[in-house]
Amino acid sequence: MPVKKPEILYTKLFINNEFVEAASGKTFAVINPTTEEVISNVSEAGPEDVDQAVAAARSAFGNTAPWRTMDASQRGALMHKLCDLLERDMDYLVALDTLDNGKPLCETRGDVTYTIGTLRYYAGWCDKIQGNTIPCDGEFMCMTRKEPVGVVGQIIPWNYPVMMLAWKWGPALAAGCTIVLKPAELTPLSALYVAALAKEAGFPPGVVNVVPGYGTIAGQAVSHHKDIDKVAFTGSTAVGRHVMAAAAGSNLKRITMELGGKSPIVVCEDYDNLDEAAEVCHTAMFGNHGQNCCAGSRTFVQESIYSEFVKRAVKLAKERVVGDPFEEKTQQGPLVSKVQMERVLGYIEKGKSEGAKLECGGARQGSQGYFVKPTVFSNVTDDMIIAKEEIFGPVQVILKFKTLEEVIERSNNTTYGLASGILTTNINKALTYAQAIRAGACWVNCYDVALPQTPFGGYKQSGQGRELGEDGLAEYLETKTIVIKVPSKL
Ligand code: TXE
Repeated sequence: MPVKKPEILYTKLFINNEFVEAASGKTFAVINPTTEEVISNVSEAGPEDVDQAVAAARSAFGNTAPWRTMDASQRGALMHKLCDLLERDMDYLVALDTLDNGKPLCETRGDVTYTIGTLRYYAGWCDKIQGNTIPCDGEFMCMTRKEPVGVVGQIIPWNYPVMMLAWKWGPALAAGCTIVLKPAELTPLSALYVAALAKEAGFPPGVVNVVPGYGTIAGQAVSHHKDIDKVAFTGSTAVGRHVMAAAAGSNLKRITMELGGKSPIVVCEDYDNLDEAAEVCHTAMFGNHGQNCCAGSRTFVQESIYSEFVKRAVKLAKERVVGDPFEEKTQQGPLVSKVQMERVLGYIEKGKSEGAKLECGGARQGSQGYFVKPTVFSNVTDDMIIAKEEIFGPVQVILKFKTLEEVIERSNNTTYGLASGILTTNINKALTYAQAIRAGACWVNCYDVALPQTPFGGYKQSGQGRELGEDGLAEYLETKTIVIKVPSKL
């Protein structure tokens, strides 16, 4: 049963397995985007607190520390224990992210399920991280060890609060790293709760630390920190640039980054079910209110089926149930913040003024809460801002194309390269597109199927490195080469 008003249990920084006030004593308000009221005030981490968290993580990474000396299988057991606790408290966590982010229960249930799936997937990796023996030249034996990269800083966004934590913690913990996580200032509550569960599960002090705070203060303290070995960031491309520069300018820490996107989803005229195609594209765009880095935010439809497709897309958008995210029937709650709502409304105005045809929506819904009506634009051309920039809201942009060659070129004509999709019953078209697209994922006859086992990340300015799957684990490992002189070659 959903918990309607989850009690807020943790509002302080989590450092070395304790909840502590910020050194400055400062707090910041966390706002409920549905009511615009303050949910609670949370301790605001500053550089001094980040230093303390890093020191705790460094100490937990010490050669004789329990985390480093425990069997790898035991690390996996701890991760499974954490998952058991997440399962126990699932309804509470679902409610917490719904309260904090505004996403409806159907979305948060998916997020928490995915969170557990991701952590269990990586729990299974712990005792299967193996090096090689290498037949090298000369009278030497060579072996490699895969070792944890060390203390990792993780900066996550607000669009999937608990799920982004799992994408970051899963591979880091499996690899044996220790963590300083900075959740988004808009949605810090679930990360603090999961930190408490990690303590209950039995993770040694300092292995996970959570420092809520602002990007320009706590986030920068992480990215510039000289004793952090790697930073993993998910957020905007603009901030990604700062994080990369900070990594370069401080201690050349390793980086992985998952940034913005403007992903194409292509509907070919041969696809045999237009209703289904419209639904796939609708969910690809409107899922999570469009606040999704891999949202199918450029819908390319072949000329001969364009007008029929638009009719269906508009019908689906109009039918979308917008309202209280705690209502079971709700499909779309408020956007996460006033700033985000205004940003999205600004893009809608640009679409109108640039001459795209507004088919439905196009405005705020109501006057309390950050609700934006599901919006569809047709007759969009590639040069329009709404076809080029990431809107990150419930706005579908439908473009027309004639040939596969043309749509490949137009799909690739972007600085982003996170994801893509194509709907066609023709295997040759599907494979031609999948091979030609410059993006980290291509979904054929489906969209946004990002699973714990499948690598996820961007080409071009959509990111660096990969998350999830074995590739995601590799980002948290160093390879050590050990060469041993042998008496003779055999
Ligand atoms: O992101 P920010 P915002 C995109 C999306 C959205 C836009 C702005 O287009 O409209 O970004 O969202 C931390 N050093 N995405 O402003 O600022 C910040 O505290 C270190 C795509 O919310 O990038 C938060 O924890 N950290 C995206 C995190 O970065 C800094 C998800 C993300 O916030 C920092 C979110 C700094 N200087 C937004 N400044 C995706 N790829 O899924 C901020 N942060």
